[in-house]
Amino acid sequence: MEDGNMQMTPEQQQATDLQRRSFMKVASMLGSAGALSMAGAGSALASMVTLPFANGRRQITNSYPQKKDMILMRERGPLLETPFDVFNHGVLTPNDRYFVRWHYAAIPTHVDVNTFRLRVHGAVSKTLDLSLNDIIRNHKPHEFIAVNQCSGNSRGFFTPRVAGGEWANGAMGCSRWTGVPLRDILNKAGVKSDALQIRFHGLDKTTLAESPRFMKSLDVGHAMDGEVMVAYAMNGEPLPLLNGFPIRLIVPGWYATYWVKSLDSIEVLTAPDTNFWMKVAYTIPDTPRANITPGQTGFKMIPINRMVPRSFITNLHNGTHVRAGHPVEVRGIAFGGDQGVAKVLFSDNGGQSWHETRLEHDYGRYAFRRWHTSFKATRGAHTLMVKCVNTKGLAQPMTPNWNPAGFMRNVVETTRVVGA
Ligand SMILES: Nc1nc2c(c(=O)[nH]1)N[C@H]1C(S)=C(S)[C@@H](COP(=O)(O)O)O[C@H]1N2
Ligand SMILES: [Mo]
Repeated sequence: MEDGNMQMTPEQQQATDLQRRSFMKVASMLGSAGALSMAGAGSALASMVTLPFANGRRQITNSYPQKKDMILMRERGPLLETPFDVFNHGVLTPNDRYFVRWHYAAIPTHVDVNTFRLRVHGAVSKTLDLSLNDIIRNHKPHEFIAVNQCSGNSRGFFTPRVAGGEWANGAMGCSRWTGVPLRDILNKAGVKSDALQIRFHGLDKTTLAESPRFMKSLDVGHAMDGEVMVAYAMNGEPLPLLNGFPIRLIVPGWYATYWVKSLDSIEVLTAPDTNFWMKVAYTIPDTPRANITPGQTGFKMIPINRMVPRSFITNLHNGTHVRAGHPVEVRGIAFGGDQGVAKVLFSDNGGQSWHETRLEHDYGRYAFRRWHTSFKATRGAHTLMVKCVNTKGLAQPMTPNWNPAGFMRNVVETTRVVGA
């Protein structure tokens, strides 16, 4: 849309204002670049938390720019987990509590918004070098709320244990994303008819020369579906540097590995991408729920893709004491994976019987959905369970899946409380 003389509808005016504000905010980040240096994460006075699995002791850190009170899993490249109680406060995860995951230590520590360019190249009619001004001001803003979840979220609970970052359940977050449909950008460049996949990478570099650069690809049809987006705002603010400032890819319904941060290259490929991060890393057994038994062989590996439903109680924890003889309020969040939430079921007797919970406002099929219910506590132990069924009819399983990379955990969660 042009800023201009023509009469604008209130909607167009709103969109233009949003673009102007977004660009001003993104541009103003330049001034604060000095404040974004990566401090060391250690601090003698740090508080500690213990996640509920072996080796679960972690520091709470405040040492990262634009972040506060995060669970520190690795200092460089940073792995910061969202403390779970954050999810009890609403559908949107605040930017300063949003989890962080980088593979390599050589991450962007500041970005010059005036010289930054996004290159669109490969099998296109015209190579583009887009400035932030081109991206934000010359396209109609597109917005939706979506969950970004690491493939290895909850890996720390895998039994037998597997190699890789031992996250509890906080390697996920839900935000309102504003940006430009990837399709609009690709159409400007003109995708050639023999294109097969679109490959993305960001400003981060490998630490060792021989390491493979972090790159991810989507099939052309998926990349052009009008939903996949190049986002420049998260909850109405510029993206935090650690979450991909100034722009990142949003692939709603798909695992976070595809949500390439600090995106600076979009490359149209005419052959399937066989780079390490597509062909070796982030692959799953091509079996139901990516589930195998330890030691099993003879299955095909495929790139990880769509998310599956999950749900969590957020206001009660293992060991919480509840009042016996009274109705106990239970609330939490659910998401359908690549679909909306159809229902969330609750059990206060370890899964023997279930009842439907009340779903709260629907923020869209890719968003967290809040739910609440209650149960009458008696004296003694109660095994609470919560199960999401998505709009495709897919339900969370009662037994955990297992695979050697620790991906796609979505078993029905259990919370043990005590009536007293
Ligand atoms: N450029 C770049 N993008 C990346 C990664 C990365 O290492 N480099 N990691 C991916 C993975 S595996 C995850 S889980 C998400 C994490 O997104 P967040 O740090 O904003 O939470 O970023 C994805 N995008
Ligand atoms: Mo990830």
